[in-house]
Amino acid sequence: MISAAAVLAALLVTVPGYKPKESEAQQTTRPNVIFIFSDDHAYQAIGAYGSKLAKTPNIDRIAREGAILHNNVVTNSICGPSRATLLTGKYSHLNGYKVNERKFEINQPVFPEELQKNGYQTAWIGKMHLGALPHGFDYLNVLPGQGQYYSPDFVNGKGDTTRYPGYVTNVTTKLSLDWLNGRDKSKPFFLVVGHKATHREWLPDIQDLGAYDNVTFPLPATFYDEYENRDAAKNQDMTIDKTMRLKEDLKVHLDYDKRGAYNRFSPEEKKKFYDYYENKISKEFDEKKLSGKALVEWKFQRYLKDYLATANSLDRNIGTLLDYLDKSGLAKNTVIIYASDQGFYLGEHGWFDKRFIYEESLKTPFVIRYPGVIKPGTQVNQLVSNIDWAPTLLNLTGTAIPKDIQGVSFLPLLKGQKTNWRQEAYYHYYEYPEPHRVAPHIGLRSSQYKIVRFYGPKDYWELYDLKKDPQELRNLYGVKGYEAIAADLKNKLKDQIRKYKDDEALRIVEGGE
Ligand code: SGN
Ligand code: CA
Repeated sequence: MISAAAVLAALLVTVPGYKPKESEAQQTTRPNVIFIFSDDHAYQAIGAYGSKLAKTPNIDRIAREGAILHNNVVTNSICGPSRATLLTGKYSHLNGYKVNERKFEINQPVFPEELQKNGYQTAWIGKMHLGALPHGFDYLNVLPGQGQYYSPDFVNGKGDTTRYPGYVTNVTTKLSLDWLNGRDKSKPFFLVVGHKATHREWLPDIQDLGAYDNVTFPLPATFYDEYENRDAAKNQDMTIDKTMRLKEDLKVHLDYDKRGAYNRFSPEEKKKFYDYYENKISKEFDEKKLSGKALVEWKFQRYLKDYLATANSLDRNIGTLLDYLDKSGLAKNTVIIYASDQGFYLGEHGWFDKRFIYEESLKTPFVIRYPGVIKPGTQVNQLVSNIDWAPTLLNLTGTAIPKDIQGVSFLPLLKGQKTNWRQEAYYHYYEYPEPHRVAPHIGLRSSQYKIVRFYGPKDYWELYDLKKDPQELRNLYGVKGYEAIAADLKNKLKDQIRKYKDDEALRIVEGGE
């Protein structure tokens, strides 16, 4: 029987700023939460999101038994900034983490601290990529920086480094299971399982080498995009054709003695790797003597084969965690989430990497299972943002949501309830020029349109009608007949900028109109 007090407490905790007294909090049901957070895993590479070729049975299972978000956008499509937004529920300009490879400002509020106050044990294991160890975690064991695929080092909360033999995705899962087994079982827990996969340079686990060799991937319709009327897209340095490296990325005639990723194999791992990439793939490459379109299409095929083979281990390890939850009896009262830090291009527009506001990098996968609360097969189409992740996690654990968090809990959407939801999502990307020469930009996505203002090295507007042109090839800004739509979207963009307090963006958008 749920008491009336518990129902009242559960209702009250959704009120921003409301803080339950410990006695009330105790009375609410407090599920455990496991947040599996991967790196650069594109929704186009997931069965549940429609991929016919990628094998992701375990991610698909979470979606089937819970909810799938079809329009989960990020605020700034890059690793560190996305992770800083997860922890703070705020845009980059407020949490200070605008570009990659900087240090997270640890003296700012992060939502796991709220969980701790509400009696949760908290842990982050695996890839974190914040340049500093944030507060709010009882246990940390994370990869330094980008981490390594083989024989990865892990740094614990005290700063001690340990090197583990084997493949990073398996090691991360093993360390997570060890933590789960050893945790204080009298408390609910929040655990982030951070995966390095599927980050560049896409090194698969030994058992997955060649997993997709019998598949020929169709070229995306936009593969040979020439970026007409899109100067920023023309200016980038992230094409499979010119930027992707045969050696380091596609492993053709690798230098196995070079320090870094490729000198960390055990002798057996090295032999298997060498047999596959040197004796098979590099040999095939030499024999084919490719050039022009044949060469770029060969690179595309090899890219997708390595990328999806790397994701095989990610999905299998998610399966290991799901099995553990089933066997330990934890499944019933544990929320399990799978998400990536941003989307990724799998050959669309001829690209790999992310950064641009265009769909494949803007939208990130997010699936969630919460037995008894989220109905199996729930589809969420509203524009959810990664600023909403922190408040949602607080909400579903019965923890008060601090007032300064910019996102909103989407628990009502997960429950299929009618609610007044955002109509537009605001975006701001900063990093330039390294490493992929994507000009900074500010933008707004609505259900039908997208407006973008590039600034810095490129200074102009773009406008897309996503209904008529879902591939975003026709820039309609300045095109006759679209003046009113552009003006309306600009106003909405300014409203959002004011709402989210991005003063720098307001100056840029108001200048040079
Ligand atoms: C590295 C990669 C880039 C990638 C960034 C950011 N180069 O610099 O291709 O865009 O990380 O990625 S690599 O040769 O070192 O792989 S992110 O996931 O951290 O945002
Ligand atoms: Ca990333």
